[in-house]
Amino acid sequence: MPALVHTDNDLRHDWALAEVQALFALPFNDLLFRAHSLYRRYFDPNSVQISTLLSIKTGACPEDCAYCPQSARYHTGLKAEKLMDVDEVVTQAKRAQASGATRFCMGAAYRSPRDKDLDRIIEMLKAVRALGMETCATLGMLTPAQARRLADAGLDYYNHNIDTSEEFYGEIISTRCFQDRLDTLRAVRDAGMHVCCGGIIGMGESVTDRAKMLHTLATLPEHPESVPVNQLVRVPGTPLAGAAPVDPLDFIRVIAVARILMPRSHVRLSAGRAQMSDELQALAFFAGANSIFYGDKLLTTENPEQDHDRQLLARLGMHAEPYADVSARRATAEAAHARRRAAT
Ligand code: SAM
Ligand code: DTB
Ligand code: SF4
Repeated sequence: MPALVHTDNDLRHDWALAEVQALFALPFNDLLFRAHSLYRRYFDPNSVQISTLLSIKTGACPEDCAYCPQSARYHTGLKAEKLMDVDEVVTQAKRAQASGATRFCMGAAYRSPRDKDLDRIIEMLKAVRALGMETCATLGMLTPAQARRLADAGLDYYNHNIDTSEEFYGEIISTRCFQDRLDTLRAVRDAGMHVCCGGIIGMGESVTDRAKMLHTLATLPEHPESVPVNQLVRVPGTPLAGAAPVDPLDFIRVIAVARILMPRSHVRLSAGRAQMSDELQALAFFAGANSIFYGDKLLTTENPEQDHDRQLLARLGMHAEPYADVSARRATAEAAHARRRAAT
């Protein structure tokens, strides 16, 4: 392994895979010290960005993602549901906002949305945005024209995960390829939206696969603003139901390496919190995680109860990211979007 390169320039897009692997190989305390020190340079370490998820179209998905309870191919007992009405989505968004969420993330079990579906989804995101919340959607693959429609309607974030390394991808999903994901990410970025992109730990991938996944994210022309690190939720009926549990310390390493590689991004301690102890979550926050999903449900699986999360944050002396940060982020994004539109 080469020695770690020390640089004053924290924000890099030229990471070598060997450097990422060397970070994973560091003694745990050295890695955490480095991640946490860097974290404090860019963020208030006691502030956490809070998003709430809603499944706006559930199940019956034609893709075969081996982790996913929403694939039509697996028998998980999930009831498929059509695209929700706008009013119902707004009701749920208001509830999330009243509980303290500043971003509302709408997820749909599509391979890719039809233009007709986007009409209603655009109504939803406009209505949620009018509440003052940031908006995020995860709808599968997008064409550049669809990405532009969503951006023009004011969608703040698009979530599209690469999930794992390019090499391991084929073991998990056969109905699309890694490059398809990168193409959509490119369309989202070109349209001027913030990118939310991360992956899943615990699918049987090696440490090298984890390093490669983070290397792919950290060497994109712009780092994703939001990097969700999901721990696999092992859903009975999916091919990965019996996957071996992740060593909790190895999970923390992923958070810490993500924090070092992408120091200005929000790293989300994403799915899998319901299966984690409070102490493990505290360690993840120390390692640099500064975003969570809040609310009793993720898309279809359970999340910690809100009261429990409230108490956990209080015990840690942590607080929800203030709306002022949201407004500042949106103002910067809107200015960039206006410049892009003027240039095309
Ligand atoms: N269908 C769209 C897509 O796949 O892009 C959007 C919804 S999909 C459910 C969003 C993400 O949820 C996936 O990319 C995956 O990273 C995550 N996910 C799904 N099932 C999961 C599970 N059982 N455990 C952890 N993360 C999961
Ligand atoms: C992400 O990275 N994780 C979220 C969100 N983006 C869409 C989804 C987690 C889903 C966990 C399984 C479920 O609840 O269905
Ligand atoms: Fe469909 Fe998304 Fe689930 Fe894959 S992860 S099966 S694309 S809903």
